[in-house]
Amino acid sequence: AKDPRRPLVAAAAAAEVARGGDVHDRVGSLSQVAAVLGSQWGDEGKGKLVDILAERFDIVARCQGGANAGHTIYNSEGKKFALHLVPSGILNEETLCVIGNGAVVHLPGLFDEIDGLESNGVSCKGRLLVSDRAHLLFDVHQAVDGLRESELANSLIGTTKRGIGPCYSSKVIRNGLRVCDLRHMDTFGEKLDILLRDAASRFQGFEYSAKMLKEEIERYEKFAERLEPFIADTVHVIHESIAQKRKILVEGGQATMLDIDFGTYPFVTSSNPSAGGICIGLGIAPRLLGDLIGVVKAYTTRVGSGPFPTEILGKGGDLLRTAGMEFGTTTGRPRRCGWLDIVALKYCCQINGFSSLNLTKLDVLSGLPELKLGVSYSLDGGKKVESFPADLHVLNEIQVNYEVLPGWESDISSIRNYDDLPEAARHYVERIEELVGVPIHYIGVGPGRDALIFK
Ligand code: 2SA
Ligand code: GDP
Ligand code: MG
Repeated sequence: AKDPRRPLVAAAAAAEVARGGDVHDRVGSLSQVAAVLGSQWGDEGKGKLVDILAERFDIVARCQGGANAGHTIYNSEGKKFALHLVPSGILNEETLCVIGNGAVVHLPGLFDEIDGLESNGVSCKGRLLVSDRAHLLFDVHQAVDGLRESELANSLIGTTKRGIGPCYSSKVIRNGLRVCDLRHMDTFGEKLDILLRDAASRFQGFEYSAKMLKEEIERYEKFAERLEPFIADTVHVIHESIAQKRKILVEGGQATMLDIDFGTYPFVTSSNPSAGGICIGLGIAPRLLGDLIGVVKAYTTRVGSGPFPTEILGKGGDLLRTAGMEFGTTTGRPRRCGWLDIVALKYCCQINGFSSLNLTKLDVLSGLPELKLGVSYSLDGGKKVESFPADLHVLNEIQVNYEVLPGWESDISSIRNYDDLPEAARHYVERIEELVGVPIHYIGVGPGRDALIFK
């Protein structure tokens, strides 16, 4: 049922009225626990959708990743926000934001982000909770991230250097420190010492001294005090909220093709951005999951190294990069650009069981004479590849078979009704739906909050 306290953004409200009611209410009718997940290699525009949907949810929660994520949002006044670890629900005053146990938290970075939001009029106090089970990401993890990358030399992953991999390594190897450890400063130093010594014994480039440890402990004593009001047993908070019929929206960082298990390993991040990560990273049982919305860019981008079958090299890629302003939200790195990869998208739809898709940045394709969809892969000699290959050797050899569709000339960024889109644009949308077998319920036609078509 609709919640009258929470008016939708103008565009969504108008679309609801135009559609004549509840059946087509793409927002109000979402399940009690829903999620927005990336279905390519990240930067599909998840943050924007979460910000819009947050109006109808009580809680927005992050379940994995850390400040490697970069979610760009424009509020109703057109002011730009770049969020990293803080969930994109924070711009909605009534939304409680949760950083779950599956996320990794760099406290200096988190406080900078909070300060930045507060100085722009967005209050975080009392509206942001950090799981006591989440792992702490230290400066040492960031240093090790850089050192590991330099060791890889020619085969580097192209990480964001935010320390993500090393922090998850500490978690798995079990010498990591968690948020709840901040409540025991008497033993915190000993644990940190083990972590720092480990890094120093492995990497010559990492210098370590007793002075360093002392300074780090002093720093963390202050951080512990500042973080205290934000710390919570978020598993308990989430389950209490579920019992009280509150609605929870999970915001994915990165995307399935960067998933440590399902992505193009080793060119992946170190967490599970796919649907399974929700259960692990928040303590929500699988049967409680409802609507899972996959966000898919109308073309493909990837930042960092690794296979990218539909990549467009040269001028064509440059054109998309400029038109789509494809530069990393966290690092500013230029994103590699290419055609929409239906094989990879189908694979993501299978893994996540998406109930619907949000096709974003359709506006960026305006003016291109023709558009290509990578519909299948084959090997030399024409042998069809049936599913997305695990093996990078195979991925490097495959040929992509394209379907060519007509483009459209006109600027579509001010269109708000699906039927007003040029025929070629509708054809493009509907062909994608047909090929992947999942309905597209939302279409992005610009970066702004209202630049969304409800289909
Ligand atoms: P990491 O830092 O260990 O997670 O890097 C491993 C790989 O995961 C990729 N990755 C990303 N890809 C796209 N967007 C991400 N967030 C930022 C953004 C990226 C940026 O929103 O633009 O600013 O550069 C993100 N985070 C991780 C990364 O490129 C590696 O390929
Ligand atoms: P996320 O990591 O998935 O949240 O995506 P990012 O914020 O890193 O990158 C998406 C970029 O595209 C941001 O700059 C958004 O403002 C922008 N964006 C999102 N949706 C649209 C859209 O439909 N059209 C256009 N032109 N830009 C969009
Ligand atoms: Mg991003």
